[in-house]
Amino acid sequence: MSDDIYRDRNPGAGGETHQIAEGDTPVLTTQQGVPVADDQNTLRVGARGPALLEDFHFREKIFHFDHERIPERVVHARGFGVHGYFETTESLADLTRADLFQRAGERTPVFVRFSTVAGNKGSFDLARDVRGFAVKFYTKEGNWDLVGNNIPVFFIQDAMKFPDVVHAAKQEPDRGFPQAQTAHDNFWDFITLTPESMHMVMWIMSDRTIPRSFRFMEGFGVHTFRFITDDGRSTFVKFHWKPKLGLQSVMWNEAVKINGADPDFHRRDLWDAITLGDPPEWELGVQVFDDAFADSFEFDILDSTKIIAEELVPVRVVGRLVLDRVVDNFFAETEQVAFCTQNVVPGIGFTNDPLLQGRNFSYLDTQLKRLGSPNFTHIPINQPRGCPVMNFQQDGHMAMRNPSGRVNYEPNSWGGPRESPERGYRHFVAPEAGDKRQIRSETFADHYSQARQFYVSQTGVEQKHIADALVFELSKCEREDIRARMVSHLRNIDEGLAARVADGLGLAEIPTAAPPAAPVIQDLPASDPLSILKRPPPSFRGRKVGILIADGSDADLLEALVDAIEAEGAIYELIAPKVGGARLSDGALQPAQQKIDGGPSVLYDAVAVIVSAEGAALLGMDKPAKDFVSDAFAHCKVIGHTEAALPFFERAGVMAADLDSGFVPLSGDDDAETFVQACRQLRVWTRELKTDLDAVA
Ligand code: HDE
Repeated sequence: MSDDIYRDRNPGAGGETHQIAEGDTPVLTTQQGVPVADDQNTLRVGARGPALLEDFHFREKIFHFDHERIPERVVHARGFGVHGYFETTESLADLTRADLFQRAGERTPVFVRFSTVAGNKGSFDLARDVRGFAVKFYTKEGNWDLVGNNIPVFFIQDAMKFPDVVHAAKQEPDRGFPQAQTAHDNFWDFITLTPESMHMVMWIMSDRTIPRSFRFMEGFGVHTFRFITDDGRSTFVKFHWKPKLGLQSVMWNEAVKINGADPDFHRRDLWDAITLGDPPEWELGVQVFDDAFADSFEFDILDSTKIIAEELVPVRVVGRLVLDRVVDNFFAETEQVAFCTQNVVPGIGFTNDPLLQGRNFSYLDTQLKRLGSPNFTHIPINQPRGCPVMNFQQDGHMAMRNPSGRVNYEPNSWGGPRESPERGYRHFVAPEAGDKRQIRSETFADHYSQARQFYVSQTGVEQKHIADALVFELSKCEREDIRARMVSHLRNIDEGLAARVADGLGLAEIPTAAPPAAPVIQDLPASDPLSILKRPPPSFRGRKVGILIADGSDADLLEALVDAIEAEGAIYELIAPKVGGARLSDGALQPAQQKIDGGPSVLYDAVAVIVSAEGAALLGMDKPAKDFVSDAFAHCKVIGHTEAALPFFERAGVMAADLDSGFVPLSGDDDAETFVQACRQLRVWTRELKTDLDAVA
């Protein structure tokens, strides 16, 4: 049988049913530009014979495929990047010579990559984890990378311990699991032997580590940096990103389910917000302070396990970040972007924070491993924009920027770029003296006071979630001594919390408190900005409603609901027994975005169940539909519903006695507005006390 005969008889095997270039259609080529005649079959001897080495197209194609992967990041492997701009809203010319902060109204392009820390690249978005918040500013005087997190403190004080904390958090080395979670012995073993992590532990056990999406979380530069003026004056600065939509997190039981229903929940959320035309926005705030404040502060400003409360040094808003463009290619941009803390611009400088100093080594080093060449700055996403790059560095793997001409050294008699003491980056002139030794400053010794401050700053609901998270994670530790050791630290933070966790773990007795290295300050004042719930968002804007419909759903009600949701600046998705849609009361077929099995209520901020009696009877048989309601109830969501939905709710285990203020009856147009108003509270927290054994106990 000849090749031609085979193709003709086998659609998809290169025959006429396959796309073959015609007219203006571009022709497929090899990497060398040679047009390809057959991309379906390898060159072989006879129809059933061996393949030939001579088939250069096949070999090149497979060779390239074999080398598609680059090493994933050793931490922050799972990330999602988008483009946008930073707009200076207030000139900081009095504090820094950084060009991007000189002129109010000026915009600087940025690329931002959000990430989780511990999970591998293919892990799920809603792991309980810190989120990376890394911003590359393409300024007119070079790239500035503010490589931050969504939590303002860190686990450790000295970069020397970074490999240890990361090893302990990631999969255990013998078994290669668990993936993307700290709920295992090794993590808690390390943590409980490292009291400096206690403040961070409070943050990671709070709802901050299960954010509703990247759009609803803060970002922090963590370290104290320096602003430097033209004449060499310096002030200290800490950077804060504040989301315009407010802060919001999910519940833990919800996070666990979201990871199954949509492992890409956070990236999809950001993608959708941008592509649907609602670009998220943050304010950039700075806390600026001088040596006098640093000297009077109870803690060391070089210690990354400490914050400076906003009540002590207010956050001054100086700009806004708008993320309005998704990437064209995930690999080229999100994967290949290389952040380096050492990427600073004139006017921004480092302090002696030992964590920051270690990071300055690590980031450059890791990019060489990951991107394979010192020329990673030639990759478009890493190239400075709006300013020239001119130096005599040359060659190396994959060099893309190759100067012409004879000179490649400086000084020279030919010409070319020269250093400029006036325009160039000048390091802050800091007097330094001391013995050369491996030592930690005594001023870093207090590990519990701010952990306590964080805890007492939370609402009761948030404190319960911290206790629940600790109980959950420690219950996954096999070694009881590790569980007890954690409780011994909690006793230095809050006795009530320690007792609650000990009880939740079923510990036989409360262990003695761990001896603190420095006395614990008991009365640091509560600080509202540390809480999520004390600062509710102004509206339901940017959130998403899941509307469950079935055959017979009221068409007018649906329209009123959609209008009210859109008027609030929120979005919605329709969920139905079949994705093709449901036939509404007016006879029209209304397509859905989700089949009920794929659209559980955990994917939405609030839900509306607008079913007829006929629809209610049908859904009452369906487990995913019943989960839709019982989960929305247990997750304290606002639930709009028709009268006819109530029998279905009962079949889902939500009884008449459960109908609290979060249930909004929907019958006419006005009710749609009432529903949206109710949605603004986001959660009906009082309900949690009824649906959670730990709360009841
Ligand atoms: Fe990182 N960190 N880190 N880190 N980090 C990396 O760099 C490191 C730390 C942060 O989206 C790595 O390109 C050390 C604090 C983010 O591409 C690596 C120490 C904060 C990202 C590295 C820290 C961060 C990273 C891995 C202790 C918050 C993702 C891949 C001294 C302020 C950036 C890479 C992206 C990534 C080292 C601690 C934030 C290995 C040694 C504190 C957001 O270089």
